[in-house]
Amino acid sequence: LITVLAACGNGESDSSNGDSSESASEGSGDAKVIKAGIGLNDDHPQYKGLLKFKEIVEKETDGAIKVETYHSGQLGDDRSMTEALQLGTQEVTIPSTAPLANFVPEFSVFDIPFLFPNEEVADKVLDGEVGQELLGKLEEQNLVGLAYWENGFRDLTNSERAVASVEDFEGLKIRTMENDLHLDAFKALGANPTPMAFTELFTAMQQGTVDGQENPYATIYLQKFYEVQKHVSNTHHIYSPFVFLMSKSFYDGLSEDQQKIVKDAAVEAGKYERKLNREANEKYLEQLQEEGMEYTEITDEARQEMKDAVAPVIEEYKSKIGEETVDKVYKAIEEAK
Ligand code: KDG
Repeated sequence: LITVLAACGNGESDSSNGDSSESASEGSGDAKVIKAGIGLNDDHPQYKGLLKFKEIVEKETDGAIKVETYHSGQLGDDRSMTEALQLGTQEVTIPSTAPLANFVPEFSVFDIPFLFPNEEVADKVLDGEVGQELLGKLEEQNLVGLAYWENGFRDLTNSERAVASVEDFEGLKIRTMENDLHLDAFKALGANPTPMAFTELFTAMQQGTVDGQENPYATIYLQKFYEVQKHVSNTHHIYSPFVFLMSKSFYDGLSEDQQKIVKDAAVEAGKYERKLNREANEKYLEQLQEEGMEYTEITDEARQEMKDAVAPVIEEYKSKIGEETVDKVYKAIEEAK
């Protein structure tokens, strides 16, 4: 059995895995343990950022808090890990805001297609007043939002055809994140969308259950989606933030000093993650083409047609998200530009 488990490879984490003898020898036998899980793999900047968080927290708390890291959905998908945080059976996860909208509907404001013009504006809005206000809403859900990290601008891939315009979406079976606004936006573009957890996506593309998906280049490359996808277009239709989430019951059990350490570490590691992620998104489009994917550039005119196609969906969702939140975000974007 041991051989079988070892052969599964991916089942390991880079953690100290609660090595209690180590903590005992440091005189902190009752070290608090943060189990942190993400859906992306250990090559992704998100995981590198998580390792940075671990390094800072363990150093700053002198080992009184240990961080165990799990990647590739080893602990579950965005939704199930968020639920585990609510129950207090897991301490940290870093989901995209899209599935988080199932817990706090206002987060869907970031699912409005073509909302942010660039990463710099996104940073200002997310790290500014309205972004922080939204993190505050997580408390009612027994969650603490410590910082925004970056997933990035999402681009479309598929195995059927080059997508250059709205017409090309017709009938494409596209996997979306589990979020109603995403689903309705892809329907408005003429696609045939299916919501699905990220952990099931690769197999779904491999088996042809879906024709395509949308994610930033970093994910498309590092998760090897090019092995099962032929076409990529720079649709850049949505900017996905990540939220660094902590279980509220765990956070409340920390001393004030420790709360400050984990909060600052999440922010600091997030800056590092954003930097790595931007570098990754910049370089991987070329490498995707080297791996054999065909790239289609979306013209300004075609992108405008896409914006027009989803405009009624945005109108419909304004009240569902909450007019006040939507207005505040639009205003913050204008100010940040
Ligand atoms: O670790 C984060 C992932 O689980 C997920 O949020 C990635 O963008 C993503 C997707 O498409 O589900």
